Amino acid sequence: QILSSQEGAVLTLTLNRPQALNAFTSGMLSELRQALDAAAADASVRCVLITGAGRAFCAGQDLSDPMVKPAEAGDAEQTPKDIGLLLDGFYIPLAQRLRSMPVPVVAAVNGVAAGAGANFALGCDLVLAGQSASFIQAFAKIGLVPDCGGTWLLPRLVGRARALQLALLGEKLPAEAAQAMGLIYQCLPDEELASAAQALAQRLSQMPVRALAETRRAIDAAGLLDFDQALQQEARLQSRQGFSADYKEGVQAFMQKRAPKFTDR
Ligand code: LHQ
Repeated sequence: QILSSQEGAVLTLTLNRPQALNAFTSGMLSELRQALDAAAADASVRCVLITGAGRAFCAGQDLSDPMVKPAEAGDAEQTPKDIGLLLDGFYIPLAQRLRSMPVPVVAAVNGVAAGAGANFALGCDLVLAGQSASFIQAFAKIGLVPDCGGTWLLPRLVGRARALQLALLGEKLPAEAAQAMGLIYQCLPDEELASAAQALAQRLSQMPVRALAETRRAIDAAGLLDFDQALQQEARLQSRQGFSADYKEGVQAFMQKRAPKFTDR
């Protein structure tokens, strides 16, 4: 249910259940996490690109999965406990894995991204989307709350007012509007999406990826720090990066007026 292919140092993972708009099953969620674990451990991977097969990116949780069957009168009090198990066992580790990847992660949103599918895409570092793609915080429509990090991500991406607009109304937000709102990096003509995403991922893979991953971590962590603490965090990280092979190479390449060849990961 997850296709994997590598071009140079860019690993592409394709969500591949097109008949169900790539809706997440537990099997697919664990395959996806395993693929990200493997990418994180593989020194030949310097950027991950995630996209969907067919006309959708991902329709979120597969609502026909028995694990998410709504409780009925007479069910034991703790049902539907399976939703909790699904979050604890699958969605939370996946969102954490994505957020802590040692390399940059690009999403190429090729069609609708709904519910957990939208928030999984928005959890990637740079989000590109085709003009016909859209983002739907579908949770409210079925009596749920945003998950897969949505409550944390949305207000940080677009501010509280827009986060509430998206999460409470659950309306379909076209990719162009998502870009205008600052929810995603870039909306592109559909026919350019795949090649633009590949080019962006290739470009990132040639950058000092450890510094990029540390940058993501520092920006995320700084949300909880005051200004002085953020300065201290920067100084700590900068001192460490100052000892890196990539810093040495970057400065040497600049002085020698040549292209750098970064290797840290
Ligand atoms: C689907 C789905 C789907 C199964 C389309 N499941 N089959 C929730 C619960 C528990 C724990 C953890 O977390 C979560 C988080 C969540 O993600 S909640 C949100 C779940 N997702 C949704 O509520 C979205 C439901 N889907 C839709 O609203 C529409 O399908 C969208 C807007 C995504 C696309 O609309 P259309 O382009 O009009 O396509 P369609 O509705 O005709 O769907 C095509 C097929 O895909 C269809 O099957 P069929 O056999 O009739 O061709 C759908 O049933 C199936 N499908 N989403 N989530």
